[in-house]
Amino acid sequence: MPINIHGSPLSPFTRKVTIVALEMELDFESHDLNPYTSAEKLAALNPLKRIPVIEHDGYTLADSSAICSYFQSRFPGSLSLLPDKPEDLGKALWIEEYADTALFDIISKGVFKPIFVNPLMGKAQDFDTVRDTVVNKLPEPLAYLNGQLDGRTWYAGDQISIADIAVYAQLVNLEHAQQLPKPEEHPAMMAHYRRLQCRSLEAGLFKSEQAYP
Ligand SMILES: N[C@@H](CCC(=O)N[C@@H](CS)C(=O)NCC(=O)O)C(=O)O
Repeated sequence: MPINIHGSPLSPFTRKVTIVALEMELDFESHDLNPYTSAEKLAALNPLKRIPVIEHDGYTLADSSAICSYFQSRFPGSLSLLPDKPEDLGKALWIEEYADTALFDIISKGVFKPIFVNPLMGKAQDFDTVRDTVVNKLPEPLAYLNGQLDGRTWYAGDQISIADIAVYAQLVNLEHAQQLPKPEEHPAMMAHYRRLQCRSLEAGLFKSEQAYP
């Protein structure tokens, strides 16, 4: 029985869940559900009216972090994205939370909505807000994430974890909006971003997002 993932390709939380499903080699199908144009359908699946939501075997679950935990617990033989060592596990969950809140809030309000959501709502794109965000608001969280790598390949432990996927999933929207920082501005973080993007599953997903109308 495949997992049905309801979401939208340009939603960072849908992307996070989809990458986790791909990395874990889970059997899943993606279903387009735009929160801005399908609010009623979404409300029936999630009282918070947010994507992603999954349906699996008669079970419905919202929230990307809850969904990723469900995948890890439900499919124990698949790739583990939660480090074993307690300190690494704590760090992975902290970086995931930081990406899902601090990074999401700034990129969503200051870059994604002004460029991609405004036209859906009949409003003009707002490049002044984008410029202000990129110059004044984004550098602080990006510098923090750059420092958190501290010479390591992955944010937590010695293999890819939920932390790496959560950060990458947010930054991709900066690339779609052509607002990624230059590699020399946050070198460790940008090298980490490209490392994730070069993985074949992530590269394929990115290409499919670029083709999204
Ligand atoms: N904590 C939630 C956040 C989900 C979320 O904010 N999704 C956005 C799309 S990326 C959404 O549905 N927004 C609809 C709205 O703001 O009305 C998660 O991790 O899944």
